[in-house]
Amino acid sequence: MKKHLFSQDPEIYAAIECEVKRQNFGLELIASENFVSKSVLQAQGSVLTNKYAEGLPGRRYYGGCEFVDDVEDLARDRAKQLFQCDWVNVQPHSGASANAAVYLSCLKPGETFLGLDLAHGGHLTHGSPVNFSGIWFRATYYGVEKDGRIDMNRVREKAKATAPKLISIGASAYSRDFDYEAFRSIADEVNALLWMDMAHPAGLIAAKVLNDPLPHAHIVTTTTHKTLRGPRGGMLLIGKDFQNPFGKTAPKSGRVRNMSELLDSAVFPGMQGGPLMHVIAAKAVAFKEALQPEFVDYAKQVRANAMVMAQSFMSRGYDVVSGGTDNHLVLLDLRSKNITGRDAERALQAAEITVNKNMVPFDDQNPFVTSGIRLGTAAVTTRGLREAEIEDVVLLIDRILSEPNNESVRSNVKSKIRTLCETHPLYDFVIT
Ligand code: DSN
Repeated sequence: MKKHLFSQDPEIYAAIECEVKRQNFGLELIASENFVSKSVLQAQGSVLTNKYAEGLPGRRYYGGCEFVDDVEDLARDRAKQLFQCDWVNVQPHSGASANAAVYLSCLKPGETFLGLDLAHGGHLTHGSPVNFSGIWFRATYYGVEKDGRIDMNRVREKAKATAPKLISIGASAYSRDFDYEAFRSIADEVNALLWMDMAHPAGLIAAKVLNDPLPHAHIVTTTTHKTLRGPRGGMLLIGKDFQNPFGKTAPKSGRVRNMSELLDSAVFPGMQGGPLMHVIAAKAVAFKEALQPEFVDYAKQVRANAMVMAQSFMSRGYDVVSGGTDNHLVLLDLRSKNITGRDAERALQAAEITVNKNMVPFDDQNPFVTSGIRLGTAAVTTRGLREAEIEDVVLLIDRILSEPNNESVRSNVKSKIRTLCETHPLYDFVIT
């Protein structure tokens, strides 16, 4: 029991140590990643992992839940305060699980919903044909226009033509803010429920740096690990609770259940078994951090850094999809630079800069090759980079992409990235 991981399982310890080094000394520009605090890591690494707690606080199927009840109550209260909403469920293991609970509550197999096309920046769980959401339901899509932006008139036309029961907003590669009011008016026109998956911008929404979907969307889902800077996980939220429109009733009383009750039971027992109480504790810690005034400063800096990044790329002749960004994300269309997303990702990785290849709207390459790369500023902002350093980073990326096979350029850039990371230290431990 007393043994340290280092001596008990040296292989796993070594892999963790290598990953700590990779995170410490490489530049993390994957838009969906971030670096959590030591407190978040400690909560997630705690003995709470041992506890089964199916059910909700005060209504569990197991004994011994008094302390994990406190943890989950704190997580829920803090999330409600952070997003100023009536109801949350902090149990989804991931954003995909949270989204699955929405489908389970709102649609029957074969029913129609409308979401942003994956090829135009949408998410796998918003109706991709290879995901359960596209396999079990009739997925229809809206897209972006040639300018890289969503046109609400086109969304309205699509909604009228397809008569969806559910409309989703949210994306994994869309750098513009959403007009939630316009989406809601379309949803009301076609009698659909409106669902926002705010996984990417959740931290910026919490900090009020972006428009708030909660007053407009019937249901909101998120991950907790991207701009929100918590542990990997998911969450469901409702701004103002309401009676479910499907007339689903409570078994004994016959009372029409609220939407929150449908979603609670869709998570458990509908989708999941025992919640991960150690992750819920880590979520609670992250929510407390996000409630501090410093988090607002952080979110503003994430956005300012992304804007400078987009501008710097454009001034170097790069094609930034939509001509800029409103959030933490920059999508580069590399077709005019004669390099594919795959080759760009590989060349940058060799210089310790981590990005992901990404489809761009109207792409002519397949998803394994792609014409673009997606970059984000959430992680580098956590480690303290500001506008001036972001401009330096863009210069270094440009040097690599201009000469992807030049070894001397690569080693020069790599050493500059190492210096930049050393002057913005991250983790000073291997395990907490
Ligand atoms: N795969 C995540 C992303 O990178 O955006 C979304 O789930």
